[in-house]
Amino acid sequence: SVEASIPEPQRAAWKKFQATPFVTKEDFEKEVVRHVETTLARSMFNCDETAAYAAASLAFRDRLITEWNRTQQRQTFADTKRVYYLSLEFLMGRAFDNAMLNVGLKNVAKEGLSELGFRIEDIISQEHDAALGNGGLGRLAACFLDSMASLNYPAWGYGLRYRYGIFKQEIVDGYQVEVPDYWLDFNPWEFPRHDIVVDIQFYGGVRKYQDEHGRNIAKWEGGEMVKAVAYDVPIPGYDTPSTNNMRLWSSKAASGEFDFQKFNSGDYESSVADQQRAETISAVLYPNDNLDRGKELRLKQQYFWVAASLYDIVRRFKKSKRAWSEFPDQVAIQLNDTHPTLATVELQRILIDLEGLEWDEAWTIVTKTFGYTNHTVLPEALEKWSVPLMQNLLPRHLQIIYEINMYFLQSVERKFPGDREMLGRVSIIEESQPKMVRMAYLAIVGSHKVNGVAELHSDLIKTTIFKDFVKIFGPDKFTNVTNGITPRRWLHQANPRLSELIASKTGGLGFLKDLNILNELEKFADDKEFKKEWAEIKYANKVRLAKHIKTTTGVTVNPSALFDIQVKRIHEYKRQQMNIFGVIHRYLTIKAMTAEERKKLAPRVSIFGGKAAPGYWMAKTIIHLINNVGAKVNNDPDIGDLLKVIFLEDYNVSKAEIITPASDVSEHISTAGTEASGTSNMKFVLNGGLIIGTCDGANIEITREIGENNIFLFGNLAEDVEDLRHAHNYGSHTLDPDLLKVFETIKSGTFGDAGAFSALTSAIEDHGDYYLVSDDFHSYIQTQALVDEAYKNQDEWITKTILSVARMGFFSSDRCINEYAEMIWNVEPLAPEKGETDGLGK
Ligand code: F58
Repeated sequence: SVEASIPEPQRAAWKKFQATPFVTKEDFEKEVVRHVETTLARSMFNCDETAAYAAASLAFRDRLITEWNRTQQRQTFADTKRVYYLSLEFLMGRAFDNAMLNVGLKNVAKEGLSELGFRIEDIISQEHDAALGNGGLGRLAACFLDSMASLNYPAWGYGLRYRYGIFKQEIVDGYQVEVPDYWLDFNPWEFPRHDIVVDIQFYGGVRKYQDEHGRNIAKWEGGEMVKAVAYDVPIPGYDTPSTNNMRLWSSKAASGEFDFQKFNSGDYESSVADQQRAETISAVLYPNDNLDRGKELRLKQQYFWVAASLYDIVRRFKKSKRAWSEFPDQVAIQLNDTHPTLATVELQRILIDLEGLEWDEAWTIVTKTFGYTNHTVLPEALEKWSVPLMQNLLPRHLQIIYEINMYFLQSVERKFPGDREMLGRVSIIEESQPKMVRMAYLAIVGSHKVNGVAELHSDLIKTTIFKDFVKIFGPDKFTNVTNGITPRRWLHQANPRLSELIASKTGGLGFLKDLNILNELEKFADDKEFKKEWAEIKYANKVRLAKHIKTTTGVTVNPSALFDIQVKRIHEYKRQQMNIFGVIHRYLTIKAMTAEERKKLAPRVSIFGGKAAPGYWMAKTIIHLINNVGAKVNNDPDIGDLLKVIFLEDYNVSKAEIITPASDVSEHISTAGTEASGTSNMKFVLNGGLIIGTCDGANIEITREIGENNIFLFGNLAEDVEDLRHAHNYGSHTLDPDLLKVFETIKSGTFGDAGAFSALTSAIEDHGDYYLVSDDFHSYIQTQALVDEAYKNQDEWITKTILSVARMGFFSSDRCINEYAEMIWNVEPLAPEKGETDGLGK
C-alpha cells in the first residue's frame, strides 16, 4: 500500500500531522487570512481584490496539492497504464472558479469571502486567463483534461509553458491591434519543479561506427544544449478526489546563469544573449490558426517539448523495471494533431540508439504506443518541414525518418507491386524543392490508430487526404471520435442558474457526470412554469452580456432583441464575411421598409468576436469591415433597435463563459467540408441557444441528436463543393444578385474607405470564390428569414431550446474520453480507494 513506503517508526508522526484540507467556511477564512498575512506579507488593512484573489486561490491550491499528491501516489502504486496527452496548446482559461466547483466548495468560499468583505464574482474576475492556445484544438485539450480527471483516468497532459500566450486583441479605429499577453506575473496554479530538468540537444552531427561487438552504432554528437524545466499544474476532477497533472516545460540556458568563459573573457553581453536565446524557445505561442508557416523556432519548440516529455515518460516507465516489450501496456501517447509527431521518431531513437533494441522490435513498440488525432483537412494547415532545416537542427532524427520511410515504402511496394505513383504519393518525404517531411504521413505510419474529430471529418480524411493510407493499412486503423465539451465549465460554471434549474428537475447535479440525464428534461418541454423559468434565465444571461457590451463598446443593446452570435477565430473558411454581408443585406432591407413592415420585424443584435492571425490580412480586413458596419448601423437613427452590430474585443475563454449562455442563435456557417468539428456549436446548444449552420463538422451529428426541426441548416453539401469550385474556375460564375447589391453598397463608401474592402469582394468576384460565399448566400439569407419568423413564436422557440438541451448528452467530453480510452488507449480508470473522499466536503 501507499503507507507501507514510510518506515514504521516515523509513520505515526507523518500520519498525525498530515495536511488536512479545509471543509468549513471558518477553516477556509482562516487559510485566506493566513495567506494574506504570511504568504503575501500584507495586512487586512490593505487587502484589495487582487490580494484576496491571491489568498483565496492559494487556499484552494493547498487543498488541491493534497489530493494531487495522493492521486499520483495511488497511480504509482497501482502501476497501471497511463495515458499521456501531448498537445502544444492547452487553452485552460481561469482555474479558480473551476477548482471551487470541481471540489464542491464554491458556496463555502462565497460565504467565507463575503464575511471577509468581498463578492466572489469580483474575486474570480481578478484572474488572468491561461491562454496557451489558439482556438478549438487548444480548448479541446483543456476539456479532455477535465474529463480525464473527472473519470479517474491516470492521465497526464504535456505541453509548453509559454511566457506569452495568445496575444490580446485591441480594436483601434476598427482595426485589430495585437498586444503581448504576459500572463505569468502571479500564477498560483503552477509549481516549478526545479529538480525535474532535462537536457535537450539541438544541431550537431551523427557519428557512425562499429562497437567492439561489430554492431553499428549511431551517435548524435556536438551541437547545443538547452535545459527543459518542468512546471506542474494540478487538474482537479469533478466530484472525485482524483487530481491529475499537466506538466509544462520551460526552456533555460544549459550553462546555468551564463557562459562563464565568455564572461571572463569580457564578453558579458554575448553570454547573456546566449541565455536569452535558450529562453526564447518557450517564450511565445505561435498565433496561427489553421496555417503552417514552417519557422525554425517552431520546430525547435516541438522537439524541445517532445524530447523532454518522452524523457520523462521513459524515466517513469524504467522505474517499473519491466521489459521494453511491455512499454505499450504501460504507456499510451496521444498526438494532438501532428505537432508532436517527432515523438514517434524520438522514441525510436531512444530505443535503438540509447537502449540498444533492434529496429523492428523498437518500431513495434512505437506504433503500439501512439495514436494520432487529425483536426483539419485544409491543405495549408497540413504540417511539412523542410529536409535541410531538419537536417541541420535534428540530424539523427532525419536519418531515422528516412529509414522509417524506407521500410514503409518497401511494405507498400510488396502490397502494390509496380505502383510507382502510389509510392510517390505516400512517401513521408515529398520530392519537392526543397524536399519536405510530411508530418501527417509520419504520424499515420508511427501510430496504431488515426482519428478524426466528427463523423463527416473522419469520413473525409479517409476518402481524400489519407485515401492511400486506408488502402495500405486497411480501414480499421482509421476511426472517429466525435469531439465533446466539459459540461462542468460550459454549463455549470458558465450558466449557474440554468444548471440549478436542471438540477431541480433531474434530482441533483448528477447530469454533470452523466450528461444523458438531461434527457429527463424532455418532459418539461411543454411545462408552462418550467418554460417561464427557462426563458427568464436566458433573459438574465442576455442582460449580463448587454452590460458587458455596454462597458466594453459603449453601445446600448436591447436584451429583448434576438441575439445572433458568431464567436471563433476569424478565418475565410468560417465565413464571418458571409455573416457581415448578410448583416449589410438586412440593413439595406430595413432601410427600404415601411414603418408598418418594420413593426413586424424582430429586432436583432449581431455579435461577432474572434482573433485574426497577425499575418492574415484578409481576416483582419473582415474585422475592419464588421467594425465599420457597426459604426454606421449603430449610429443610424433610422434603424434604432432593429439592428445593432457589435464586435467584442479579445474573445477568450473567460469571455466565452459570458457570451455562450446569452445566444438566441449562434452561427456555425463554414463552407461544407472545411470545419473538422467545431465545439462552440455544442456549447451554445447546451446553453439553450439554437444554431444556424451548414452541413459541416459536428453540426451534422448535433442535428441527428436534437432533431432537424430544432436547427436552421442551409447551404451546399460537402459532396458538391468540388464541382462548384470547378464550375467557378472553368464555367460561368454568376453571382447572387443580393450579394452584388451588398458589394455595391460597400464600394460606394457607405462603410468608409471603399478601397479598404476590395480584397474581400474581389476574392468572390474575381478569384473564384473558393469558400462558396455567393453559392450559399441566398440560402443563408432565406434561412435567416426563417429564424426571424421562428423567433416571433417565443413559445415554440423555448420548446425547441429545451428539447435541444435535453438531447445534448452525447456531446459531453466524458463520452468522448471514454471512447478514446476504449478504442485507442486501452486504459482503465483508477478509482480512488474507499474513504479517500474524506475531507472532500461532500
Ligand atoms: C480545430 N483546429 C478545428 N487548429 O478547426 C475545429 O473544427 C475542431 O473542432 C477543433 O480543432 C478541435 O478538434 C484548430 O483549432 C489550430 O488552432 C491549430 C493551431 C496550431 C497551428 C495549426 C492550427
